[in-house]
Formats: sequence, structure tokens, C-alpha cells
Amino acid sequence: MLSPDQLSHFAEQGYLVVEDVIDAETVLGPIVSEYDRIMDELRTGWMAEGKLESPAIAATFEDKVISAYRSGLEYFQPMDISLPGGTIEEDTPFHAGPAVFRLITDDNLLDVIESIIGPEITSNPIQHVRIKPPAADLRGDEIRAHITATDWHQDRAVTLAEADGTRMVTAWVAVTDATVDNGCLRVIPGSHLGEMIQHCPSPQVGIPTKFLDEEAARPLPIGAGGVVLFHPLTIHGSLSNTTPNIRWSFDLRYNVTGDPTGRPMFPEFVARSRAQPDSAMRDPDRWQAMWEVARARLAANPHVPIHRWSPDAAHCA
Ligand SMILES: O=C(O)CCC(=O)C(=O)O
Ligand SMILES: [Fe+2]
Repeated sequence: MLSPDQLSHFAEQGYLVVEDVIDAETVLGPIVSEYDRIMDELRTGWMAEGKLESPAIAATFEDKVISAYRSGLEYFQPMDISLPGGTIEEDTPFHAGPAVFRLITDDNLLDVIESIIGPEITSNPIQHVRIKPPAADLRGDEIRAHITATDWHQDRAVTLAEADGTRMVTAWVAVTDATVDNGCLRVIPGSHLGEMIQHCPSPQVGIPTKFLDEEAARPLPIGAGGVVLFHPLTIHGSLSNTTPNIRWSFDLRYNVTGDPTGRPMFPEFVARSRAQPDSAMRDPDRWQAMWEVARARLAANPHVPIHRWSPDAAHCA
């Protein structure tokens, strides 16, 4: 649970850095193994198709990520813990594995979340993994916020308007240490006390710089296993990864059970409930199945937009 000082910092500044929430051995270790396994499966496929050459037997996960990116191979979507915002096909890959479920339902993490939004906690399906290669390796036209630096935005802006009045919190989990050099988060302290700002949809969903005071920005370095919490109106983004190593994080969101998630076409689940403890989901297979059902439904139906911003708005010109 958070201390009164931590809670007042969150209330006043709109963010909070909490070190050492997620256990390295029981939670992060299995995640790294799970992702290494997915990467090996991807590589087997790429090699069979002749797209990836000379596998280094002892390559680390990091080497494999960097070499996949350099070879123009798409590792992001098969590793993401969500379906994409664009077109969804019957076989669009995603990853809803048991080690990630273990993270989303981690008791230490949920204790922190409970301090902020109370004990009726739903896992919001707006969630991603970000495994960012060195900026030096990125193609010049790389714009994806899951791969390169993230532009300034508020998380409220990536929900549909139905969630504008809800109590939602973002939990950004560092899998590798996040530093100013490798592209940690940055926030504009106190910005959650303002309104939702107009966003534009491209190149990323972001706030035009003319609406921002970038001088006020504060970087938030944090160690692996630490969690940055922020309010849905807190203006944030991330720096670029100027190191030779990958920068790896998950961003998870939670809202009060019963409130709209802001992304109704994707599956939510109860992560904790003091009122009805049995309503909390414990089975990672069910979680994965919920995403598979959503994928089949979305693939069979016309595309649904995931946010409200139009490139034609006057403020985007
Ligand atoms: O990690 C990043 O680059 C950005 C993360 C972000 O925008 C979020 O967690 O809401
Ligand atoms: Fe964000």
C-alpha cells in the first residue's frame, strides 16, 4: 500500500515513481523466459522462410530483438499484450501468456493500485509491451510508439469518450532499468489538474507541441521491477533510447469495476474485488481465450476506431 506522502504526491503531481514493486525472480524472470520462447518461435518461422540468417546459438533475447528489427522482421505485434488499433484479422498475432497474466494480477501491484482507485479493480484492456531497440538501429520512418520514443499525450486521449469521467490509473512497469539514456518516461508534473488537451492522430496520437510547455518536463528514471503510476490526464511521453541495449516496459491500466474501460471491443476482467472476491479472474487460459474471442469477432466485423481524433481537425494543420 502507498503511504500518505506517496498518495499526496500522486494527487498533487499526477504521477508517482515506486521502486521495487515487482519481484525479479517470481514475476520478471518468467516474463523474460516467456518472451524468449515467443522470440524463438518467431525466429524458427523466419528462418524457415529464409528471412533470418545465421542464428547465433547463444544469442540473448536482446540480440534476437535487435537482429529481428535490423532484418525488418515484425516482432512487436506477436509480443504485444493487445490486439492492434488498426485492422484485425482472424490470425492477427498477440500475446496473452501466463507470465504476463501473473504480472497484471500481481498482489504487490494491485495493492498499489488499490491505494489509488480502491479495492474494486478491473484490468483495463488498453495495455502494451514496449521493447525498444537502440535508436541508432531504427529506420528513419519508424513512428510506432511501441518501438521508438513516445510523443507527448494523455492516456485519456487513447480511450473512447465513454471513459472520460472514470477513475483509471496507468501502471508503467520497468522490465529493464529505465534511464534518461535508454528512453525512460517523462511527465509534465501537475498537468493532470488541467483539462484534456486536443490530440492529433499522427504520426502518433499526440499533443501538438504548440499546446505544451516542454520546459516543465521531468524524466522519470526507475529500476527494473519499479512502477510509475500516472493519472489519465497527466501529460507524458518517453525519451529515445540512445544506448546499444533494448529498453523494455509494460504499460498496464486499471479502472474501477463497472466503469467503462474506454475500449469496449477488447476484453476486461476483474483483477481484485473485496466486495465479491470470487469475481476476480485467476485463470490465465481464460484471459487468453477472451482475447481470442474478441479477435474472431473483430475480424468478422467492420473496423472500430480506438480513439476519437481526426487528422482533419484545425489544430492538427
Ligand atoms: O513507454 C513509453 O514509451 C510510453 C508509455 C506510455 O505512454 C504509457 O505507459 O501510457
Ligand atoms: Fe501513455
